[in-house]
Amino acid sequence: MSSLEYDILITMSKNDDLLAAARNVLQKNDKGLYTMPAPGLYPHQWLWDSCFIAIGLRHDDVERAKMEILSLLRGQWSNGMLPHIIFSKGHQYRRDQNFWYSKISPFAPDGVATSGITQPPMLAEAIVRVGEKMPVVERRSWYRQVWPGLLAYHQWLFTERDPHGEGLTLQIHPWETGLDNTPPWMGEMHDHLLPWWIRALQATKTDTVVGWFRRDSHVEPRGKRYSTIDALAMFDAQRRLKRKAYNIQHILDHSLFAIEDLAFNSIFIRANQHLLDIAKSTRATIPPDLLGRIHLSAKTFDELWDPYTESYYSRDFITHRLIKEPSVASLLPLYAGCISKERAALLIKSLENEHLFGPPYPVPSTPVNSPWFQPNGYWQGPTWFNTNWLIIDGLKRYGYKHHAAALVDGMHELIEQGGYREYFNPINGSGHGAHDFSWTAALSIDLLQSDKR
Ligand code: 2M8
Repeated sequence: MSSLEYDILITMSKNDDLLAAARNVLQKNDKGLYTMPAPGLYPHQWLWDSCFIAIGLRHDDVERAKMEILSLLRGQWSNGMLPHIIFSKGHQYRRDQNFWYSKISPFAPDGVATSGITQPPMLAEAIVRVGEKMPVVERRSWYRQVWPGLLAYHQWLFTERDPHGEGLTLQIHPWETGLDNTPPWMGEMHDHLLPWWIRALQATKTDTVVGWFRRDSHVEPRGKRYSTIDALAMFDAQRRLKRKAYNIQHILDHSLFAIEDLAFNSIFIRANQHLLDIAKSTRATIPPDLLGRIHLSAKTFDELWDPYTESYYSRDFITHRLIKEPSVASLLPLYAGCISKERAALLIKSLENEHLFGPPYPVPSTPVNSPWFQPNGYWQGPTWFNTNWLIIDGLKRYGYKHHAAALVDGMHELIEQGGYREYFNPINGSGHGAHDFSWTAALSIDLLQSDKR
């Protein structure tokens, strides 16, 4: 056997081991109808987690992948919103359910307890990826089955979250971005939005005492995920939404957060493309006003570009001020797919730069030269599999196959060394956060299986 053949064999058996371990994680986290993100810390169903999980599950069990998506739709509100969490049933989860108390809204479904906000709209992508695994006729009936829910969700995003019909959707809580403590949102929060009582805790340093009671402290040392001040501020913002019964008009009257988030809108642009493709393949009609909105959103997206720093940013919904704080979202316009090749090339330069998004391991959640950067700091530095998966997909569509392959290799290295952790240190590759994290496992399966083609 030549040394090349030997290398290939070793890689194949390594990949088989990684695949077996990833499948094992998904089986362990399988709660029947859906897969929880991780044991202990995340026992419920999360919206974008389940979408990424379905993308992995489709390789081994299409029916189970379909179920992962259909179980998201059981939580859909009658106004079309897909909530970011659907709570597990059971007495032990009462506290979590009551924290949101979705019943307070007339739109919440009966018999299913959910949160009152949404998460990045990955549903259309998951539907299409699962559909890819079916013969055409079956795929069309799958599309028809999920169409009403998908269409209602996009319509809700366009109406409720773009109330002025400007083309971008707004988000009302950092959790809606999925990138919880990402610098652009935390910067806004610290500069303008901290309530007086949290500022008082901060000034008197009593936040340390409050921190002792944090539930996430068994996963990482206290304050390593996010600071107690940030956690309190997020809970406070959530309580304000609940007080307004999740009614968007009331929320926007005195909104704390109203940001047109770059990551969310990049994903939405791509999701709308999938919506159009699904409609085409099933000959479904898209209401003309929605079609107009879809075209407008790709145009308005351009307003998020800042020619001086040559980067895209989130912006304030009211003032339209760009929030010029870079994060991994800066690269997600590649995934959106609506930007010019010239702009894509500029973004890719930052991916090649070791001081920005090109440290030794794949793309960090905050550029390395940012004052916010902490290599183990939750969404303020670590490498996450889902955002890397989105970037890889964008790179491939813009023709940067080698860049995409390098990221895939780096991600394989991370799981070989650290297992299926929630996130990884982009400088030394160490694994952090929850163990047996479902989307890390699912997206590894997807990358390992797609490699074979
Ligand atoms: C994290 O978010 C939740 C709140 O939704 C949390 O901090 O408890 C984020 O990483 C989010 O993107 C993810 O969907 C969720 C579950 O994995 O955890």
